[in-house]
Amino acid sequence: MSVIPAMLSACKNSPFHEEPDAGGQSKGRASAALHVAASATRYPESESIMMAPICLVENQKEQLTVNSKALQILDKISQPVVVVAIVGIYRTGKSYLMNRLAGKNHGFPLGSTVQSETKGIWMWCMPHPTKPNYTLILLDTEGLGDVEKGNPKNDSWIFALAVLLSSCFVYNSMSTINHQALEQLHYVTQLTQLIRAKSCPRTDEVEDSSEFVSFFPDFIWAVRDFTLELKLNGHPITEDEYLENALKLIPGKNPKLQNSNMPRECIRHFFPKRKCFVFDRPTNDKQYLIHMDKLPEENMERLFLRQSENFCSYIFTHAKPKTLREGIIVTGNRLGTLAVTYVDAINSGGVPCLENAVTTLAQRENSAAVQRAADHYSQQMAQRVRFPTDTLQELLDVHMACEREAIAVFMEHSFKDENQEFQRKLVDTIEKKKEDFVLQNEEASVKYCQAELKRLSEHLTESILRGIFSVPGGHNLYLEEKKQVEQNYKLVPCKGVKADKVLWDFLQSQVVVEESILQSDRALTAGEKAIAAERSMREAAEKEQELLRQKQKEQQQIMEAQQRSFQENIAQLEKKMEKERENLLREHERMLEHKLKVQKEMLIEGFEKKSEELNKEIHRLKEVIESAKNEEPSVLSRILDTAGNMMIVALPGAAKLFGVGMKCLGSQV
Ligand SMILES: Nc1nc2c(ncn2[C@@H]2O[C@H](COP(=O)(O)OP(=O)(O)OP(=O)(O)O)[C@@H](O)[C@H]2O)c(=O)[nH]1
Ligand SMILES: [Mg+2]
Repeated sequence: MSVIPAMLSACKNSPFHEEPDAGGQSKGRASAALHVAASATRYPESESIMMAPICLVENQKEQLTVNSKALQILDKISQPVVVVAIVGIYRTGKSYLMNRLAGKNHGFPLGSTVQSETKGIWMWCMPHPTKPNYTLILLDTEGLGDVEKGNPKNDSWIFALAVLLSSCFVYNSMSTINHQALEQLHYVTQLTQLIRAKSCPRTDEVEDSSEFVSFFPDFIWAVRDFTLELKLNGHPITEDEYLENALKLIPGKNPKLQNSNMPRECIRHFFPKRKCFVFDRPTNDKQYLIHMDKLPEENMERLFLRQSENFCSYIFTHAKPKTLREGIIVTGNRLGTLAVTYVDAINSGGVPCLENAVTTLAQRENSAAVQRAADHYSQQMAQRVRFPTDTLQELLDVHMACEREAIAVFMEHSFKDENQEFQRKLVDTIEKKKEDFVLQNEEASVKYCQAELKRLSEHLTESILRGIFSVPGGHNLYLEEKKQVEQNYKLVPCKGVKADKVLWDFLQSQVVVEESILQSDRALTAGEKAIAAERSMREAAEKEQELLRQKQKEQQQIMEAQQRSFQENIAQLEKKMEKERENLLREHERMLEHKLKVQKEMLIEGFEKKSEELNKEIHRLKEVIESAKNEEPSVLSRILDTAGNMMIVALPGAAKLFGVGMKCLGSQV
């Protein structure tokens, strides 16, 4: 079933249905509310944000700037985004087509005169009509080739930015895909000078642009006012076949042909996924044609309506979410950062570079990922721990569970964490937080135990003050009462980790009193007193030993917890690195597949030399893939070992002493 009828049926309830547009006009065209229809409650994020488009990249006096208001809007969008950009010669109905995608008659302003209308890059964010939890972002761009413009370089930047920011790139042109249309698309041939994949391109001669295919958007050619029959050599062909046929290289030395071959080649090299849509003239009424925004749907050509429905439906279903290399997902706020990074690069006379943009994103987001993970740890600990815990191990078990989750949160939200710089920060932060929890746990135990002991020893203290034990046989009486206090104390539940220490302190505080009671007890001989004193000292020494053993046990437990924390960090890091490696491998395999396809096609089309030219790239890709596949496990373990060393350095205090042991554990993971 087409997505459009399904959405139409739901559109009545859409809050967008009768909303005023940018120009203040209120319209509710039947097919208008397509994208918002089913989403009123599901996508509050972008829905509440944009009733009309806003300028994202301003282009004034040929100076590009990113609009801070647009950035604020993007900043609030944490959903992944599907970004559709439209680019093409000025005055060719681009803004109108974007409005159709938005399901509106008005939005991106249309111009009816010969002067170009849209300036810079405009943006409209809305809930994705068919992908829950995704935001659809439409980018309408300034028309290319306006003779009134002074500097054509500006057009090239708009073109390059649209490629860099979108996941679906619509090239819009009029009437047919002929030489002229292809010559007009010369911007695509400049991309190699305007975009860099790597910050330091390789020194071998394989061009940086060979990597474009791994992060470029899908390509759609929209042919407007198309009045021809889709037939080739007497046989009907599809729109896609029409495009592919038009992209075939034309043999011959004629410079004009050669010129139009260049964009053909570039499109085939850079955009593996291509699609074509032809559109009839929307109406034959010239007056309406000039003011398409005022043309009622019922007066439009049926064929045009069907074609634009197909186009919208294809985009809603197939336009992919925006990703950077190695599967890094672009959210609204990341798109804002990308726009700023690219425009900054252009303004500083440089070239927008994907790798640099990813680094900028990573710097910004990895520290947020540390914060998010640390917050998760604190929240979960606060929720799950009741102070004081019975044993230290009990606290450490909860700590380990919370830490595992926190590391997972970090892994999910971080990327390109070079040298585990941010993971180490997390290790350090959690370690400090854990120490704090251990301390809190001890304090709670001390407080509770002291209160309980005070309560239980009240009678004993009073008896001492009242001289009850200053009688013959008083020492025995005192010992019995003290023993009773100890026994009662033992029965108190949930005393926590400091139970014995608090009792020990109490007993120590009794030593002087006990000694004086013993010495003043006239019922005892000097020998008996000496025996009693010795017994008391022996008992105290035993208790002290016991306390020491307990402390050592706790230290051992803390160390084991650190070892496990270290193992957990390494294990999750290894999993992530393995996944990243697989992503990279898949990306390279896709690149290779595409290059081989282009090479084969060139050969079939009789362009042997061009086919051979691809050998170098293909060879390099094969090498990269082979070496990634055959990568020894030792390489990963070496990386993990280095990461392990770094993390040990990040661990505070005692853990460092056990670093060597922990490192060995790391290599066992
Ligand atoms: N012939 C024809 N005219 C159209 C079509 N769509 C829109 N128009 C008209 O073409 C004129 C320009 O439309 P826009 O959508 O503003 O074109 P644009 O490509 O965005 O123009 P710039 O922003 O100046 O580059 C308006 O008068 C529209 O009414 C179409 O499919 N065919
Ligand atoms: Mg426009």
